[in-house]
Amino acid sequence: MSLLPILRYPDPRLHKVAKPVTVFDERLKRLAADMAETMYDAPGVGLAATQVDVHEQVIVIDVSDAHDELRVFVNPEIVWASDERQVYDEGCLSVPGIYDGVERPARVRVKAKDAEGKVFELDCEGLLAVCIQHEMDHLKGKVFVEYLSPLKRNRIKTKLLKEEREQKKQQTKKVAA
Ligand code: K2U
Ligand code: ZN
Repeated sequence: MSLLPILRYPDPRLHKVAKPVTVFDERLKRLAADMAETMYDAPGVGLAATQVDVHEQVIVIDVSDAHDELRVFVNPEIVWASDERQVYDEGCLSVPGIYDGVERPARVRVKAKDAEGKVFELDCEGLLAVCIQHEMDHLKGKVFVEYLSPLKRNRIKTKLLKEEREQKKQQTKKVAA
């Protein structure tokens, strides 16, 4: 298995819309395994294929305390959402160091396929409900900062672009040394 590079906001590739998976083969299983390894290494509790520059509808999630309950969602769709909503302080592996409140339905029912192509439905609440909605946004090319005010979003964009420039400068110095 391999660690995959995670795209950082405001990379335009984060806004590509993922295509449905049509072939359930070893390549898909390898992608899910590499995404899971990348998620656990980050560390995170979810990761969408969009974040690793693969524009197919694949999500991995593990919200268990022991990090031993990996779930793979292929071509996921929300088939029911509660009227009740909750605000959660979200973060994102593509927007490092930024956390802010996002309001979403508190409970959702998700229909998806597993890596073998078997259809399943899952009732989600709590962190799992937040995470699956956050990841499914990624598959639609949406990053959670888009729920924030333009002022906050622009400040985040400026901060991350500055950090990226600094990192590139440091890397250049290392190579030159
Ligand atoms: O999409 C991602 O970058 C993965 C997120 C998933 C997530 C976002 C918001 C709320 C819950 C999960 C990362 O796991 S962010 C890191 C994190 C870790 C534990 C709990 C919340 C966020
Ligand atoms: Zn994210």
